[in-house]
Amino acid sequence: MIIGKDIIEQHNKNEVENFNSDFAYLSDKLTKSGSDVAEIVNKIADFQVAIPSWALGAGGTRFGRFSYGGEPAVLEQKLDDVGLLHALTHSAGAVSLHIPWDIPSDVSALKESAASHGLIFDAMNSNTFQDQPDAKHSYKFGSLNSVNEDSRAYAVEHNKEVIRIGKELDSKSLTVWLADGASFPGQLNFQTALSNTEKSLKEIYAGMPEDWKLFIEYKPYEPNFYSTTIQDWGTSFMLANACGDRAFTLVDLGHHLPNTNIEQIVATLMYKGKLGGFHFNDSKYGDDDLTVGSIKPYALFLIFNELVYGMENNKNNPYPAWMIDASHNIKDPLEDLLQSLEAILIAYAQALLVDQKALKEAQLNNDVVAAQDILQNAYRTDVRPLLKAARLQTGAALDPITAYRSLKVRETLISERGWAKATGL
Ligand code: PSV
Ligand code: MN
Repeated sequence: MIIGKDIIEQHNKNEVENFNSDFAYLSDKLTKSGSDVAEIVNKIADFQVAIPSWALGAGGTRFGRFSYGGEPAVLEQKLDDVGLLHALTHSAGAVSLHIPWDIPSDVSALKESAASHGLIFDAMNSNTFQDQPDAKHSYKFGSLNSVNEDSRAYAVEHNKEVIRIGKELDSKSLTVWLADGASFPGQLNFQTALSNTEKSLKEIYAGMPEDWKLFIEYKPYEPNFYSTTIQDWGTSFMLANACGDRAFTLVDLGHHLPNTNIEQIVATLMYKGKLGGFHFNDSKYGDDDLTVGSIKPYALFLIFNELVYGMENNKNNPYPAWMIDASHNIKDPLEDLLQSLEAILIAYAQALLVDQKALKEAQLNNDVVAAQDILQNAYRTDVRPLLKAARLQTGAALDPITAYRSLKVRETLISERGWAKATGL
């Protein structure tokens, strides 16, 4: 299924009147308070978030998985799904592949298909947390941290293979997330595990082309429940520094213990020029992989406030690679991703409204009340007309979920693909 611009234009006609009056009201209000509305709308229109190939089908838990009709069965169909999201929103202009789930059989056909949807290939993801059916060595007791030299070398070689595939697709970065750790005390020597991991990452880093970046994720627990070798941002940061200038920490919102001050982590990493990538999701308890903004939208706003500040002030930090890393157990995956994209852009737009000059002044005067008011004024602004303005400007749908439903996207995908199961998480 392909959604052409003309279909979207037609669909927007029903909503444009309401949009015009909402936008006029907000734009007038913001202009009076000193915001450059056109600039904000352009920034929202430019913001692109990569969709991971593994989020397009129904996810599952260790207790079960409930299939969803019309799921993409092959890589080409995954790209088509991202193409649909991009057509509806114009903010999902990239896809992130996971190897070996997404090994392309015909690279040039795949590149052509991506280009036809207006997509680029963002960070490539390696997988050393599962043994494949033809595996020569096991990752059961670790991969890059392994005490078993064969498993370690095998995992390094796998990452180099992912780089080779990514190069063909014009990707420019590799994300490494490790399940490596220990389930029980005494199982691992922490120092040996860390030093093996550092050695392996350095080998992978050395195998990257000059214009590539390495993103290192961290996570405090799961699947190992006693210790994770790269447990926190500090460990990731230390490893990125050991690798070199093109290695960075990647923050995944779900990879923190409850109540961690993630916005402060963001600020610290950007200050040091080491925030390379970002995975969006939301959670109540742990790595729940819920729809972005569904549980803690204010925390997301505070994080974006630091991201916006960092993008403005930390020129030593590269522009971060944005990706949604969520799982869809009961919602239609595409609708869930549309909701996530909306939540990301809402938080971004609200952060763009923060009066940075006034905030700095309040901070210099230790005016705590004013500082809170400045942040909350921005957070409590209904910025949705700004998102709609950006979408109208780029030929996307004013209301993507309404368009998705009235264009009967899921029904069409089911009739085209049937009940085939997606591969991935
Ligand atoms: C596991 O926690 C995880 O969600 C990581 O964040 C990776 O980015 C993703 O899976 C895919 O491997
Ligand atoms: Mn992640």
